[in-house]
Amino acid sequence: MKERIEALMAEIEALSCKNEQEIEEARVRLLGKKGEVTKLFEEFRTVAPELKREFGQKLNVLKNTAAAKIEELKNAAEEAPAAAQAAFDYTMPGDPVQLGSRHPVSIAREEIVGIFRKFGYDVAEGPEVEDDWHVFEALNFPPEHPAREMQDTFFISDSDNPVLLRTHTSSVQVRAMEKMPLPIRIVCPGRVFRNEAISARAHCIFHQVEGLYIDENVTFADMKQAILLFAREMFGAQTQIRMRPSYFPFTEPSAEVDVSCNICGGKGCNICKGTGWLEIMGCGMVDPNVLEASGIDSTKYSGFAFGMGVERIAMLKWQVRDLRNYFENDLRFLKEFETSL
Ligand code: 2U9
Repeated sequence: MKERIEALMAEIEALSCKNEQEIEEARVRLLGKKGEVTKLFEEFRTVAPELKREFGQKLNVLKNTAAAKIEELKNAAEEAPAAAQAAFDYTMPGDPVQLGSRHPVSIAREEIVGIFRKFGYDVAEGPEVEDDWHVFEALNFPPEHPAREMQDTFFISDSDNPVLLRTHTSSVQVRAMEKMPLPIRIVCPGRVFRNEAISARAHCIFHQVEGLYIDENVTFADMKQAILLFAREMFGAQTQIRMRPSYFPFTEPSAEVDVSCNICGGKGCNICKGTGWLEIMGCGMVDPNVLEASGIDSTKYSGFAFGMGVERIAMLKWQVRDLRNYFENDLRFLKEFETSL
């Protein structure tokens, strides 16, 4: 036992470690539950009584030396980073940092919003987590109305007054109607959520820009002109629009808006599937029920509203065929938009 104590003492005195991990390994090897020093203490029980005093002292010195050495190594390791920093050569060239770029959905959203701002619209935003009133009830979707099934909703709570993720940014316009003075002229960009299967043409999260204009004597003709001017700013001065009758609970009458295909100039190609037209948005005159629900006198005021999907507008503008590209953040895709910064 004497030789083993002496050999271990020599080993401890010569101990050197490069980092904190090595120090911890040395501590476990010497002083851990199954460590060398601990083992010697166990063997000490079998030592003859007349030798116990001598070996007991030696073992205590060994244990204290090991603990002190580990402490000394730890203190040295803590000071090491400062020493390493002092040796760092700041004149070395740095690693190149890749510059990011605007996401195509952001570019499209900013362009859409920018056009309407130029027309005098304000920008309004609101919460993504909403209640039933602002997403459905105030927009003329009564309970059990089949129109609610048009939009599969993510519910967060299941109570009588459920909390849900907004399926459209129309809830922002409802909040504006409740608190803003008239006339109102706003665009509402934002993220919306629908419980839909993900495919090349649909995603459960996407972005909308919706617009609302309420004043006295606002007509369908005003809406048509605003949308035509928007389409020409967005897709080029030669762009034509057409409107097809449609249905939304919150507008009456309602329409779908198509623009002449900017690829073939309306002649028919594979982008417009030979029709010469591309659907860009929906619109309509705000239903009197919707005005009244937010406390606006529908005999005095009228208004128009429109809504578009930003991903869809960006797909049409840049001929992106698969919506999923927008969400995967593949640099080969994103880099194509770098010049649009
Ligand atoms: C209020 C009153 C009326 C907003 C409107 C549309 C027509 C529409 C869709 C286009 C593609 C949504 O992203 S999409 O799936 N939107 O067709 N949205 S009118 O009407 C409103 C909004 C708020 C108070």
